[in-house]
Order: sequence, then structure tokens, then C-alpha cells
Amino acid sequence: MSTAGKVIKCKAAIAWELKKPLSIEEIEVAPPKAHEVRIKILATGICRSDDHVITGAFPMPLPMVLGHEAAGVVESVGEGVTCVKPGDKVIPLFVPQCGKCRTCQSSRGNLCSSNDLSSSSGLMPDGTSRFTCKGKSLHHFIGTSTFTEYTVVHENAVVKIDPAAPVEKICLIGCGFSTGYGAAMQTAKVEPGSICAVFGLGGVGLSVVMGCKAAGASRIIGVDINKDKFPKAKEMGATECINPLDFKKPINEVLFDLTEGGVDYSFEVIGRTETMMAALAACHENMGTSVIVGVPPAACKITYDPMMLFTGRTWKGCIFGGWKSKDSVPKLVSDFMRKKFILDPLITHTLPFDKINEGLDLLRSGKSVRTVLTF
Ligand code: COD
Ligand code: ZN
Ligand code: ZN
Repeated sequence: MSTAGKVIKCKAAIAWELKKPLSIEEIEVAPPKAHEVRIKILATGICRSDDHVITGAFPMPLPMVLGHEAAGVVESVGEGVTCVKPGDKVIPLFVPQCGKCRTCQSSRGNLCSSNDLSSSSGLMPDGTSRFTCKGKSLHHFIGTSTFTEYTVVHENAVVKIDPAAPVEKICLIGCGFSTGYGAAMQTAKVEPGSICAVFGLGGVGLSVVMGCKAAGASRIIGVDINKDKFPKAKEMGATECINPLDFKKPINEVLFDLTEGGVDYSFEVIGRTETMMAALAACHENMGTSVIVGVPPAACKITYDPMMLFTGRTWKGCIFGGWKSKDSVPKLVSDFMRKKFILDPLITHTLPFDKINEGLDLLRSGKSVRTVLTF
């Protein structure tokens, strides 16, 4: 019996309060309105940003259905939707692509103005929610909400992918992998022969390493205070790894010496102001570019000597690797299917959806790179 046009009752993980485990409960998911799409989620990764909402570091209105890195299949579509149809395999996009705003119209940017990252309203673009639980309305998370068996997204925030793609792997293209890989390939546009340094070798940092390698970098220096991260980083393409705790000198000076004048590209993939500064200082004073990938802690400021930039360094940041989401996600999935890159080393744990709190604990303890939940 078709569920189209009807309310669907299903299981979802709800964040009712800060710093509490997510609660798995039955929710009601309303049918998609015009230009919206209801998706049956098949696999979702747990990303650091989901946990940032639970800890309060990424302030969002609660209660909320978190999750934003997923793959699924279209269950039904609202009036006027032409980009996908029921049965299509899709990835929800937390950075949408409306195709009409100033950013979408430019060839340079990717942060479509219809995103809900900046506004954090926790609602669909029309200002309402499609989720209820026990008579209470639940918020959506950055236009996606994937910690649920069914979700509703705007048509600008979903894209069709290869039906043969394995959902439990390519769900990472919805956030973590693309964020890191794109920082190197799309934002920095690393050139063949470049010397790169990657600060932070978590899942996103490893994806930066893969991007540097795919771009043909000659040296990829991994930097992490946890040496247990080194073997995997080397497996993914790091040519050498260093631990700042092993040196008396600041790590930017160590990198300066190792590269006779600084790296061509550095990436901060930790989310700390000290390492953002060190990554900038570690790049060549004239030709170096430093990219901020780690989310900066709220309300933190950096004071720096403008001479650092005056001599020619470039300092930039990116969201979702700088990729225009609708244009790039299907291509990244095709690249994965053609074995241009691998995702297996990033997926250390696969758990059933019910064990989501276990997955969050693995993330907090540093035991996992990525946990993927299957439904
Ligand atoms: N020096 C060197 N390494 C350090 C230091 C330090 N001072 N402190 C911590 N580290 C290492 C840790 O040992 C760890 O290996 C690594 O840094 C951080 O890794 P994780 O596993 O905590 O983080 P990731 O790889 O999952 O990445 C998360 C980011 C920290 C990059 C986080 O900010 C993020 O997810 N950014 C994505 C940006 C984005 O676009 N977000 C929007 C939607 S998610
Ligand atoms: Zn994420
Ligand atoms: Zn747009």
C-alpha cells in the first residue's frame, strides 16, 4: 500500500535536551509539501557537528532530529518536484543548491543562500516542520535531519545518485569525505608537485590527505598529537607524519625547516584557533595558502600580525569542501564507483540505527573515525 500523501509513523532519534543521550521514539512525518521530497533513509554517518549540537557548541533550537550525512531512497515527492522521483537513490544536501541566488549563479561560491547553517532556524524553508512526536513539533537539522527512518527535505537539498552505489559507504559523501577531499581539490586546488601539511588526522583530515594525493602533491605531511593516527594517514597517502609534542620548537618552525621555507598548502582540520594560526604560519610566506576546515569554537577570536598576509600568504576557509552540492555529489559518487578514491578506511564502525548513542560515544572517545548507522 502506497504511503504517498499520508503521514508516516516511524522511528527517529530525538535530541530533547543538551548533553543528554538521543532518545529513539516513534514520530510522525508529514507528507512533502510542494517542492519537497520525502526520503526513506538507508544509511547515515555520525559527524562531529551532530555531537556539537548535543554539547551546545553548535547552538540549535531543540527538540531536534539531528543527522546530515546520509543516503536513502525517495518515498514520495510534493507538487512540482521534477529533479527526483519515487524510487531514486539520493543523498540529502546540508548545503543546498537553489541555482538562483547570487552564490549559485557565481562560478566561485557554494554556500547557497537558502542554507539553514547560517540562520539555524531548524525549520523547512517555508518556516514550518514536518516532524511531530507526542504532539510536539520537532526541529529539522540544517535542512536534512537523517537520524530518522523517514525525513522531508526541500528539492534544492537532495540529489539523485547512481542506483548501484553502496549506501553504507557513499553516505560519507554527504559530509565528512567531501568536506576534506574538496578542501584540497576544490578550495585549495592543490597542484601536482605541491608540498602540503594536514593538521588533524581524523576522518575529515584523512579525506584532505586523499584529496592532496589525488591532486598529485609530492609531499603530504600529517600533523597530529595522537601518533596512533599516523599508520592510517600513511595508508591514505601521507608521506610523513609529525607529532608537535615531540618537538621543543613550535610546529610551524619545524615545518618551515622540513620544507626549506614553508609548505605550499596547509589545512587546519582540528577546529582550534592555535592550530589555525600555526597552519597559516607554516605555509610559504609568499606562495602559501592555508585553508580552515575545522569548525572554529564559538566566540573565539584570533589576533595576528598582518605582515603574515602582507607578504603574500592566502588564508581561506570552506564549507562542504567548496563543492557546489547538486553539481558535485553525483560526480563524487561516480568517482567512488570508478575507484578514484576509497572510503573503507574512514568507516571504522557500522551499527544498527538503534545503537546511535553507542556511535556517539565512539566518536567522543576518539575510538572511531566514522560510524555508519544502517536501518
Ligand atoms: N595539534 C594537532 N592535532 C590535534 C590537536 C593539536 N593541538 N588537537 C587535536 N588534534 C587531532 C586529534 O588527535 C584528532 O586526530 C584530530 O585532531 C581531529 O580529529 P577528529 O576526529 O576530532 O575530527 P574530524 O576529522 O571528524 O573532523 C572534524 C572537524 C574537527 C574538522 C570539525 O570541525 C568538522 O567536522 N568540520 C567540518 C566542517 C563543516 O563543513 N561543517 C559543517 C557541517 S558538518
Ligand atoms: Zn558533518
Ligand atoms: Zn542558491
